[in-house]
Amino acid sequence: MPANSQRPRYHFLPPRNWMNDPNGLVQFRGEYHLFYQHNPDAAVWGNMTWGHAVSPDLVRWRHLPHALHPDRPYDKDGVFSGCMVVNDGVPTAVYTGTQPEVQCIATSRDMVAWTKDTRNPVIAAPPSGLEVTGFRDPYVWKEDGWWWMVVGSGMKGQGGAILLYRSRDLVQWEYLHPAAVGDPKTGTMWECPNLFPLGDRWVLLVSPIPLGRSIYFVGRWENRRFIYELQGELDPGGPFYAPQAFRDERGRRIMFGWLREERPQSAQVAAGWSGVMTLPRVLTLRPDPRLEFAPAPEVESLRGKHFRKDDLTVAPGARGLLPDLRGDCLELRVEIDPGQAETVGLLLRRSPGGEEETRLVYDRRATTLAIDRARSSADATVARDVRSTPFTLAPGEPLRLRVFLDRSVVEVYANGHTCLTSRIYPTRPDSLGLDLFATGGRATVRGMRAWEMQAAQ
Ligand code: DQQ
Repeated sequence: MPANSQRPRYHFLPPRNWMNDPNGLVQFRGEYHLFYQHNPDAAVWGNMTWGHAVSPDLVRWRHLPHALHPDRPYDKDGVFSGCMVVNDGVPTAVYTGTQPEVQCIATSRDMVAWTKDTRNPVIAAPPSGLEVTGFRDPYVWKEDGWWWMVVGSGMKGQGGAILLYRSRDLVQWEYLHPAAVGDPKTGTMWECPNLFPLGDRWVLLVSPIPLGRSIYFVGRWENRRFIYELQGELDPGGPFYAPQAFRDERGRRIMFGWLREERPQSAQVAAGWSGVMTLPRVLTLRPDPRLEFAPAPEVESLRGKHFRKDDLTVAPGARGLLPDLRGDCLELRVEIDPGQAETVGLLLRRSPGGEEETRLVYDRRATTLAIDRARSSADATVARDVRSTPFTLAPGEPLRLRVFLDRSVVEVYANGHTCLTSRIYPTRPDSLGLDLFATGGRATVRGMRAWEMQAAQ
């Protein structure tokens, strides 16, 4: 099977080579800008440079020249992650230069030509007297006439932390205090913090070392400290990491996350690309108050040929329930009443004889939702484990799934509050089938919709 048959067609990725964290997300003069950690020279991490793309609608991206290169003494070992603010009409990137880790700014008039500030680094070292485990990934917002910045960090022996600074001009920064400090359960260093108001609360996103997965906290912002109320997983599927969220001109809080590869580095190099973004996810707050995730409605503009099925009984052992539906670039929308079934779900990317298939499973007894990749690929070198997350349905509540298949990406939204995204690498050209299954009793599909998705790049 050709290597590029794994390459997503409607999730964002650069034309070639390595990509990791989303950076500098902003809507400026109506257009969406996505910067990202990029290695222009190879499909492995290194030479960290800000890649850049622009979009009218969050889904159709046009690639622009690289924005920031590692070409100054203070960032020659990498232009690391950061954010974008618009300061008196001037787009200003705030990023970490390495090594050692320092905070820097760069400005542009047209979003294409970027000038690094002559006063860089604007924060030349972590606060004196603190024993920190890292000092990177600034996140900046404006409030009460001040620019506020949190920098990802950690306190030796305690846990991850965000360090709070403020400034009038984005150049002179005053250190205040740690705005939040975790405990050993949430890692030793918090990468890529995001701190923002949502509904009547504040939300903190962090990507902790060594957890390798991103978590969120909901809480309150009081006296310039984040007061924690609850914690959740942003996407326990495995490849999701280092998300960034921004507020667009319509006031929506939109998040992109990086999806790592789950195949060997040699396969990434051979393919000539590595890493892909999630779809844009709109964040809202539920009353409980957990985060709610929905793909931005703009994604629906990629829908093509439509398929529909209503009121389908799924008996244990039944197969071939969706004979007309095939594909590796699809959106599926399905509402399932689990009835008496113990497990119920979807088979994705299934070969006609079932030699390859990926199972998306709701397990009522275990109260989990899982992506089971045990048979996703005949290639034993790619990840083939099961990724699951606690998942409970209230009495009478149906399982509501939106599944986005995009070649090697399986991105699942379940009942609003759970995202589960995984990577799969089927080897067979005929691993394109779909099916429904139930075990231990009958389930009912109340409604199923599917669309072929058009390429976006
Ligand atoms: N990636 C960047 C860092 C950040 C990490 C370097 C998270 O700024 O902490 O590529 O993936």
